[in-house]
Amino acid sequence: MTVKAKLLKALILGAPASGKGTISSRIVKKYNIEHVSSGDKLRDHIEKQTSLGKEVKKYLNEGKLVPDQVMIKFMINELGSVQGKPWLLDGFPRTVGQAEALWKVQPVDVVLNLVVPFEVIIDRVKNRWVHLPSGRVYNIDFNAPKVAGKDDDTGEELVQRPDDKPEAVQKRLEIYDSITRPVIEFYKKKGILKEFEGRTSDEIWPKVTAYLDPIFK
Ligand code: G5P
Ligand code: MG
Repeated sequence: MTVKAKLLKALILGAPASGKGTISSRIVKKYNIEHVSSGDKLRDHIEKQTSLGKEVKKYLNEGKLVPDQVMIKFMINELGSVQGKPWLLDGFPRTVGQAEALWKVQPVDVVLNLVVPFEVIIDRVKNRWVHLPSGRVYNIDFNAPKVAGKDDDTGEELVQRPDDKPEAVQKRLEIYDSITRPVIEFYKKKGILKEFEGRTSDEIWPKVTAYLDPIFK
């Protein structure tokens, strides 16, 4: 493995439910790197009812973004705990302010952007089930759990996300279009953005490995 791969700092971008979690879990398994998902971490705080969890719950449930000053401090602190390891960041940054703040402390090496049509996304979220403690994600149509309603590894309960209700999904897609799209431009200008288009994660995955294999060989 090259020195760059050993300390690779990568981002995965994409609209809500475009498959960031799904593709990330495959990347993490194949290349043995750390997955840092802002959404999973926030949901964990909400579940544990920490003070941060109480502060952010309303934003997540309504499909709105948590304010930058909260997110930047939280995620930069979280990245401190994966220092010295290669990592893949999922869900952060989502505003240009967050991208600029991250760039100052941790300039990233590669940015993967998943491009999936909105009509495909709206269809998917209806059937999404998650295991909150691990962030493992299932879909009744695509990767159903072995036992309905139970996590494959732990047998614990799966839940549906409050922000997967149709009105919250609509809000998330609107916010993505107006606020998060400019983040793509930010990384395009840095010359480190790579786009992967497809209607399914199985269609996107071979394109991702074709891109990452040379980096990790
Ligand atoms: P999150 O958690 O970052 P989103 O909205 O960006 O949430 P999400 O919903 O987690 O992204 P994803 O990870 O891109 O989606 O997609 P996924 O979970 O892998 O796949 C979606 C579903 O489709 C799953 O059921 C999966 O099994 C299925 N699937 C995947 N591929 C296929 C396929 O090929 N076919 C089919 N049929 N199904 C498939 O952020 C949540 C909230 O946290 C806050 C915000 O409130 C945000 O709304 N937040 C932040 N706020 C401010 N700044 C930040 N940086 C923030 N980060 C989080
Ligand atoms: Mg996700």
